[in-house]
Amino acid sequence: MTDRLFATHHVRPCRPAEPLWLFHTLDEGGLESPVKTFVPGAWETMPRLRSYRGRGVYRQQFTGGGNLRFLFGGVSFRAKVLLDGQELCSHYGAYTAFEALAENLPFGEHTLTVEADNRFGEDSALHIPNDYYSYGGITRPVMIQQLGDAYITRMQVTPSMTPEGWRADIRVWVRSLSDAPDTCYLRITMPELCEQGMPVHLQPRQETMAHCAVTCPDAVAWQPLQATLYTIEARLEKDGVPVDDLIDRFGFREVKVEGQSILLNGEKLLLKGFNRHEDYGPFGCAVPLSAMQQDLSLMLDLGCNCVRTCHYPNDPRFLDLCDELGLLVWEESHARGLSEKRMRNPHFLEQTFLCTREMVQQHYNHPSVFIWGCLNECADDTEYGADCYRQVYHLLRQLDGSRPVTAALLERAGGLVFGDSDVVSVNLYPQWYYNGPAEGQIAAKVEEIRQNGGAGKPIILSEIGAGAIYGYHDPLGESKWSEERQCTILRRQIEAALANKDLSGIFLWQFADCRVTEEEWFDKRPRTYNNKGVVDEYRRPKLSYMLVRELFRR
Ligand code: ADA
Repeated sequence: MTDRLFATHHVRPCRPAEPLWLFHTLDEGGLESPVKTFVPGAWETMPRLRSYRGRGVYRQQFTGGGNLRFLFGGVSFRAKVLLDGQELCSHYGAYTAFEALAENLPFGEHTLTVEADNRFGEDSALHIPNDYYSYGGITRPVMIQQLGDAYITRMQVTPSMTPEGWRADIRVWVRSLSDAPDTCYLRITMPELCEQGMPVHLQPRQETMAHCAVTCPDAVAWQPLQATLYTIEARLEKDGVPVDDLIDRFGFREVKVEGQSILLNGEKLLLKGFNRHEDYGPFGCAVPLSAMQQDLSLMLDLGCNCVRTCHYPNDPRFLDLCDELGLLVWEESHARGLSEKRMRNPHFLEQTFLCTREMVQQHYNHPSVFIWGCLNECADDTEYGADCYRQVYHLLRQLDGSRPVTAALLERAGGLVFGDSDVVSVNLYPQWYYNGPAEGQIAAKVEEIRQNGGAGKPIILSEIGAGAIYGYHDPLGESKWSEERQCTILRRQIEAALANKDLSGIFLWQFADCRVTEEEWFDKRPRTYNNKGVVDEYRRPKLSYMLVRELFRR
């Protein structure tokens, strides 16, 4: 299972890890004896482990040697990687990739072991019992790469429009694995557009950044629902011989905030989309590529132009698909509903910064990502919480000056950070959690935002929605949880939101029903699912599917 939808290397030898791993558990409620299991996968797909919270150990043998890089797309949610019993690295957080490096390995047979751990605890500030499920296992693809004495760690392409046409600012980071200084040549090729090159002076065991800028007057812009993608290849050469490379895709498009508008290539956006959890009934969070694709086909059929990756960074293959289809993405770093007490967890800032940094660095080149989000519904109404928001906004802007930043804030009075983001976003559930007409509640919220620092900024309704249990009908449409009642509420909410000229758009909560944790949530959510999807966890449409389709396509 490769980790992207295109080849990321022609020079660097690279292959997916074998899909079958030997697996056993370490904690109570686990398996009695080891089994073979398929990776990527969440262990909850094994009937015996449906609700297992503990450690799981994956093991496989491979033949190789030299400098090896094991690239893990995502391990949920703590990982420890060992090679022949020696620890190579550890990582926290299910939703971002990380590498484990083994240097100068003697050629032969070796054992790779990964311990995944999805137990909640004080050392975990972001994965907590929540309104979605923190699964366990190696849940995204694993790649094994052969490295030489230096390798390209990452590349960032920043497009911008200039009077001469599109320009691309290109940054490439090269890491030396050698104890001696060296000079290599870096060749950058964008087929059909340009080729550039420069020497790179490498310091022993350090990372060096190379930079260049090119103007591409013939480039075609990436537009919503009309995507044009370009390939960029960075190749490292030594004495004219290619020794490493990194290939990525990007698009020429520019996002700007002007007054109350969000502009993409100068055109004002009106966002119509869904919040989507990475969760699909039988597969948990390890959603297969074909199922991701089906979700996106449904969203396009529904008339969406955007999706929000609530509440964490998504599998890059999902972003690759969005890049291809021209679907705009609000991607956010991991956090949902953290009180001030939880934000005071001594690991909170460090874990938030790590996830935020990894998200931006790993997903920077996706043209579909038009905005960065963070800290969904955390404590924005206390001084301490507001300071955390400001720190994360600051980090996002440091890492990427080319996209606006925002956060989906909880519907409550007293928000202190409306003035700190580029776009103000708020979650509202009129007629579901609160009575009263949707128009009035939306207008009152817009006014409150304006009065409290958000005047003159674009505003997004980042969540709006109502629940229904698939197949539960009430012909009179009165009972909550019936498909009819969900339709009644959604119609009022969507019509009110789309009629409000102060809004830049809406993300409905939510696309598909998702599993929630049993700890702390089973009594709040029928079936231990968040049932506000317009399709259920198997993607069976509820009545609301056709309603949203009609309203979004109007
Ligand atoms: C929130 C939250 C979501 C979900 C939703 C709901 O606003 O951001 O994760 O919990 O409400 O269903 O109530």
